[in-house]
Amino acid sequence: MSELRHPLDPLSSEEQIEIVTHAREAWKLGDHHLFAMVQLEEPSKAFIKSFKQGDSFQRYARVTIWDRLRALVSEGVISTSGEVKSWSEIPGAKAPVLGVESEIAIKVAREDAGVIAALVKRGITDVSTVHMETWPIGAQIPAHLDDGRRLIWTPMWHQPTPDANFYAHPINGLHAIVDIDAEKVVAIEDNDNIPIPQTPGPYRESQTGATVKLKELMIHQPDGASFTVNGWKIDWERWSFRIGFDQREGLVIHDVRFSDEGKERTIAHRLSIAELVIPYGDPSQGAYRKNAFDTGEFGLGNFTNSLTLGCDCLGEIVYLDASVTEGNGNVRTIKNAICMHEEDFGILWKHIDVDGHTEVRRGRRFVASSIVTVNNYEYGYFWYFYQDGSIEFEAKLTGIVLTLADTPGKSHPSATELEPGLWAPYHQHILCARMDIDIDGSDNSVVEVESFAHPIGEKNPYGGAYETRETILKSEKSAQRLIDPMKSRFWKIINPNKKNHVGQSIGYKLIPGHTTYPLAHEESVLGKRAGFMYKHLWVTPNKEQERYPAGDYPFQHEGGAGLPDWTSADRPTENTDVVLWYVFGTNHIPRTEDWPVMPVERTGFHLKPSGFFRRSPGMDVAPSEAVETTCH
Ligand SMILES: [Cu+2]
Repeated sequence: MSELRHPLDPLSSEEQIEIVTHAREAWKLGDHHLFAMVQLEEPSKAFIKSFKQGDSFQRYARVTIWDRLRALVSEGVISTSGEVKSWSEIPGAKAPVLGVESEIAIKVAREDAGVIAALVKRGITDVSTVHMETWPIGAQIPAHLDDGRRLIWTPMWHQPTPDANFYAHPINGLHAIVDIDAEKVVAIEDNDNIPIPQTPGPYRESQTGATVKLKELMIHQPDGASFTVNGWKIDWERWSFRIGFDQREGLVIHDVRFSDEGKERTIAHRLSIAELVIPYGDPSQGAYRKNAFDTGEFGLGNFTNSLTLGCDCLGEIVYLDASVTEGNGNVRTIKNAICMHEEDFGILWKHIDVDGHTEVRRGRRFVASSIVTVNNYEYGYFWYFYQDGSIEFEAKLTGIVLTLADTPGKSHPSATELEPGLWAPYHQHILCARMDIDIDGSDNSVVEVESFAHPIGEKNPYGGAYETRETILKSEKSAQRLIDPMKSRFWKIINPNKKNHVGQSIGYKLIPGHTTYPLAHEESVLGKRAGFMYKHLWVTPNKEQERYPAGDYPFQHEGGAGLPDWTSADRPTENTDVVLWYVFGTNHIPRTEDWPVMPVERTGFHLKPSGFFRRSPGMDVAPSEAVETTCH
């Protein structure tokens, strides 16, 4: 092991190749066994805490195998040298859709006589001009196919020319249902004869002209970037943390620390987005099943973009590559998967004294980001670190809205008409962050803070007084909470064992940003499958095996797994190692201006120090050089 190697480093391509080879040998895998997921089996927190750079260590992977013949998921943990730690079958579980399976499903759907005939009926004689996507069917399965088999559902669009935006031309009401393991179309849903909308949706430069130009803007750092990258460890300003990458979750942040007046203090052990689900709110045939769990049913990391300097990222950039194992065991490396850079972020603070003396500091932030493309949508995951000790997560949503066809001008209450006959169904994007926060140590509590006013009277003589009320969320059930802007509600993760200079528990506050609440009924099929959506905050005692809020295997799962299941035990969550699950997102009522490619929409949250530092860490930031003088 190289000196720089760390137990939390993502599995390299070389390691994944070793894992695949050893797994095949150890578990006697044949061609009918697909590698559904190869993830770093992260060492325990205790191991990480005692680890010193240079210590030798074994590297383990958690390998999920889909046996196509037995329709069975198995999970094993194996080292890069072939030592098997565990191997077990998970009856009833189904693996996420794999790329190789999507290819099979599209091939058989394209060759199916029933599909071809249905396309001819719509005037399409060349099946190669049809774009098909492979969507998980969810748990809304036609009764005659609901026998546990593994199914993919294929929405279709027409692409009249090779560079046309096919989302402008949905083939409405036609879907093939493919039994992936049997490699055949087992049903065709052909229940609409709405004409294919014909207005194109051009967005390529060659099609739009894209003539609006501004003068060049250069981000110039003549002395280089202010951060150092050592393997996967980043040091920037007073922050240090590690970048991680997971095939299921994509970008991960580990071991976040801040150097407070020379003393390194821990803030978080692991931060990730553990699920992303998109409930569609249109009952029409083409939309009601589109409730993909992009993390759990697809493996979000698989879809990570290779980023381009000057386009995706601007300035002094450092990129990290990531590798994923595909279903057939091939290891694919994604160049420039993670982008890291600094951004100017306006003023950090400013004050002009009565004597005219001015102090102002420009703020800068460090950004670690990656972008995925899952079918029509792009999701950017951006983690920001600020000079005032705060952290922000922002999801950037862009790409193309899903489309369906309906009669031009018709009342279609759950969709927006973008062009005559082209409709974009209402939907939500719901994300769930899994945050193993460690405020100066692992034993933490979570406190809800609300602002309130006493009635006008003795405690509130002028009517303008208000106070805050703090409630410790002592157990899992009491810790299932919703946002409440009317009460300025937020949550504070405190270390009840460490007091600050004024005797208060040190902490960080979780501040909700723009968000939404699910519209799907809780007892609906999707509501049960994504039960985690119905609370904005969940707190659980930290268990390494509790990783995904909708359970380990949401594909065709009928629901109830994950957070709703674990928390039914109502385990204590006070002064212990806790995990916060923060659910947030956006309710997307498409606009005509979201077409043909949607400008970035944002949703996220902040983690801000609250009683953690004695004073603002921003005070120590030096003034920047002004164009003509120093900035003060
Ligand atoms: Cu959307």
